[in-house]
Amino acid sequence: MRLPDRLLALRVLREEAEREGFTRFGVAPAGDAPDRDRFERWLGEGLHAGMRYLEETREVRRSPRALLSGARSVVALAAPHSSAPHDAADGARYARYARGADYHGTLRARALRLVANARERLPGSWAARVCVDSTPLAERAFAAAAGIGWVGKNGCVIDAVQGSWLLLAFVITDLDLPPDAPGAEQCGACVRCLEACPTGALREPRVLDASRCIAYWTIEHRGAIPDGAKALLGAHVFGCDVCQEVCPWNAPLAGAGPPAAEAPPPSRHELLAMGKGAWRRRFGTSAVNRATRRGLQRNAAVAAGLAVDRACLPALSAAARLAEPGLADAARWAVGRFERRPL
Ligand code: B12
Ligand code: SF4
Ligand code: SF4
Repeated sequence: MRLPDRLLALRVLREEAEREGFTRFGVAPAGDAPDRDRFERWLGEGLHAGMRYLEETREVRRSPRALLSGARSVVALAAPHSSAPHDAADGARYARYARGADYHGTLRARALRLVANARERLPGSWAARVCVDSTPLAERAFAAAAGIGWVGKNGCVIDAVQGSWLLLAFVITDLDLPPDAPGAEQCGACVRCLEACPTGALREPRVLDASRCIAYWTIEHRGAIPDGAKALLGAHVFGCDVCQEVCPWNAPLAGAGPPAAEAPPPSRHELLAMGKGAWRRRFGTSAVNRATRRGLQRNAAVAAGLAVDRACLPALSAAARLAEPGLADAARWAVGRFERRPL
């Protein structure tokens, strides 16, 4: 069967993307990942810390054609998330993107609807695959190549109008769509993110050492956090936005994005006391669920220890006796800090 005309296909996909609320749309050719050498160097230096899945999927990540045979175009889509701080009453810090429903589900559903609606308008046999985060696609590199924005020195894709409070979704397709020009770099001489990162994780522009990144320890790492890394966490219990908070491209957006119709997230003490049912109700459909209940309680224990938050002492003493290695280790460590600091 004939493939649809490429300009018509582009127009239809763009219109359907808009209809689904994506605020940025761009197309890159589905050739080799534009950053493959950088990525290989990054892995080679062990900067991925314990994220073994990045090593295991490195071959697939080299090209979208490994994800969809005959792929010719990568459609990059972006949607803003709330830019309002998402902190608990006691100052426990959560990444802003964690507010509301998990973007993996919501953006995926929107991108799948986009494809389904486009199919009705574009007859012919064409293939498409939707990717949101968990597929081994070099998302930031393709977003930049598709002109969505540029890769800032903090590693995030920045759009000159919408800043970096953006989440990305992709449609890989065998449609031959006209590509956009790549996004031009606009960081200039600014180095605010490199200076502001509280742990020195941005070892040079666009090169992140995950073993120093708070987002890595609080979201991705399973089990005990080594003592040397615990001190890096500060008040953060889920993810970290510091290198985006200081970015001048985000300054005009303070508080913008989808409305924040949600109760403040749980404090350290509330997290430590949270049972399975309460966790499911609060975080069952949230991006926070990725860190797991025990993982977030481990982070809360570390944050309580660092803040010497004595309200958490009974919960920490109980957690220290649990057969949950990461949490018990963090709880014992926190209690030890209280003991070294008499009232
Ligand atoms: C693993 C991962 C992490 C890891 C490692 C992050 C990292 N910097 O590598 C951890 C857990 C630390 C993490 C943290 C965060 N993540 Co994350 N993460 C991913 C994931 C799954 C893979 C990223 C990856 O391959 N990293 C390896 C590094 C080496 O590659 P990279 O980040 O893509 O960077 C490459 C490009 O920047 C490229 N590059 C650099 N300069 C240039 C210039 C040009 C011209 C080109 C073409 C390419 C290029 O070279 C780099 C090396 O290959 C992606 C989704 C995906 N499938 O890609 C989401 C993703 C990158 N994460 C995302 C988010 C939101 C975050 C956080 C902001 C969450 C938070 N608030 O805590 C932080 C930001 C930390 C930071 N400063 O990077 C978003 C980013 C959206 C955006 N606007 O950029 C993504 C795209 C998920 C999504 N679908 O929206 N993340
Ligand atoms: S997310 Fe936080 S710890 Fe990681 S690089 Fe950015 S500022 Fe540093
Ligand atoms: S803070 Fe400055 S250097 Fe860092 S990403 Fe933003 S503009 Fe670029």
